[in-house]
Amino acid sequence: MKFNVGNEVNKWLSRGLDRHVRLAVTGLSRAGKTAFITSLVNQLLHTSTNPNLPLFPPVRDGCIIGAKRVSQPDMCMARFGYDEGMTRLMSSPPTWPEPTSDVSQIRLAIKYYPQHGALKYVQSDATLYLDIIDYPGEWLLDLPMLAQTFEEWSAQQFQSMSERRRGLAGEWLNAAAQLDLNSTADENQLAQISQLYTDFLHQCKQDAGLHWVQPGRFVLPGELAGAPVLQFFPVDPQQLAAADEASSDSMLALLKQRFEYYKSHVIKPFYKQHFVKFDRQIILVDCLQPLNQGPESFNDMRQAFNYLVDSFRYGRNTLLKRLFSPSIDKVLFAATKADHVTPEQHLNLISLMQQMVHEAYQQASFEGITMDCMSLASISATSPGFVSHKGEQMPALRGTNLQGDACTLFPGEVPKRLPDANFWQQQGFDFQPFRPAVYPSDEPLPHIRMDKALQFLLGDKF
Ligand SMILES: Nc1nc2c(ncn2[C@@H]2O[C@H](COP(=O)(O)OP(=O)(O)OP(=O)(O)O)[C@@H](O)[C@H]2O)c(=O)[nH]1
Ligand SMILES: [Mg+2]
Repeated sequence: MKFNVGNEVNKWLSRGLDRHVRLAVTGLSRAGKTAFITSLVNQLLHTSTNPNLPLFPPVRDGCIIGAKRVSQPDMCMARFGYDEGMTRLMSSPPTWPEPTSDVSQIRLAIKYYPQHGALKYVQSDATLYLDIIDYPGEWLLDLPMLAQTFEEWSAQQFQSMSERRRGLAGEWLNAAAQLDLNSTADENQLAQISQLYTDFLHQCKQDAGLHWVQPGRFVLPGELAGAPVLQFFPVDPQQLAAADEASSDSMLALLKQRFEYYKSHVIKPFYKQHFVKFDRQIILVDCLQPLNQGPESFNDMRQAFNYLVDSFRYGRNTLLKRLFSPSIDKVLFAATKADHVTPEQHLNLISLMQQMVHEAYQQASFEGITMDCMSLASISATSPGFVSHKGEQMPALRGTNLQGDACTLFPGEVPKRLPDANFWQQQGFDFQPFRPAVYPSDEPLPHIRMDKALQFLLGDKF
């Protein structure tokens, strides 16, 4: 039963019950955060005219009236480049939104007829404000540094130096080995060695497809490019042990000062500003690209991912909680870019992802946080179908490769479990990147399970 209590009262009531959700979209670099946010905004903007969200009941059942972009709360932050992203997707040939190089924000107002709580008895609409920020994935990996001393951070960096990394680090390691940590601080020498360290981090990412790269601002400095706070590097624990602690104007003292300054003036403010007050979190993982790049890249991605979820641990006495006390009640783990594999592989993709996140999952469940795991494609670039092979119908994908050629292919099987050494020897993966398809400008972007993700993240708020 609805009560007609008059327009003014309705308005007053509904305003009082307007709601806010702050959604943290988390993921390593290239996991698909910007594509996810772009699609989410696009899907919600289309709810009034042309919805394509059958698994999102508030839209399916007509409870959502419509959505629009409104002024964001933080006027010092850049606007999320939704229009720029859409322009790229709609251009000819279509291209993906650009990699993110700084923080930006978007606020959507979603008008709806309330289905829950007191408002459902009132003939009025209410508004749900949804705040999302986008930022470079690299910056997320800095959070664990907050709990480390310079010595601990250095030890960790050197312990995890694989053969491959050591091969890339030659110039930096040689230069750092010549450094006299007890000598009087020389800013120029530190700047030169820091540059070699930064080059090494870039090579880890670009040449070796590795994910775990710290500090994040070294590879994506934003407005800090060239600043002394980005001029330090880890020191070999043996060299550290031999160094004298006493002098406060030594090379070592300056390295430590910069490390601490980076923690307090770069990492902390980033988290404080953006991750304190989020309610819901989606953690996006691209399992496919690292499978393509081989065991080292895959294992490195897993390690980076573990550090990432470790720093988001949801318990009461965790780093994030102690420092920022976010109040999160739902977390969704999503394997992205599911349109790169044929539909019958989606279950394997989820199962692989479940294995990866298993520990974080257990921990969050223990804390009473509602969790789920799914696979999705924010912006589908392929269409599934079948091809005949030796008289049999085989699943296949149709899309356009990055060179612009139409192709039909079976990209391969996704392993159900974390691949072991045998598995890597027997099997190679070839998950091709695709160019975005040509999308009609008046229709929402095609997707896989964005509606299911929206239902998990927002469904109970309407
Ligand atoms: N086919 C397909 N490709 C996708 C999808 N989402 C992302 N991609 C691909 O993955 C790339 C990276 O996606 P982004 O959304 O830019 O990733 P990000 O997490 O924002 O990356 P950073 O900004 O570097 O942190 C895109 O350029 C696309 O090539 C998807 O749903 N389908
Ligand atoms: Mg991005």
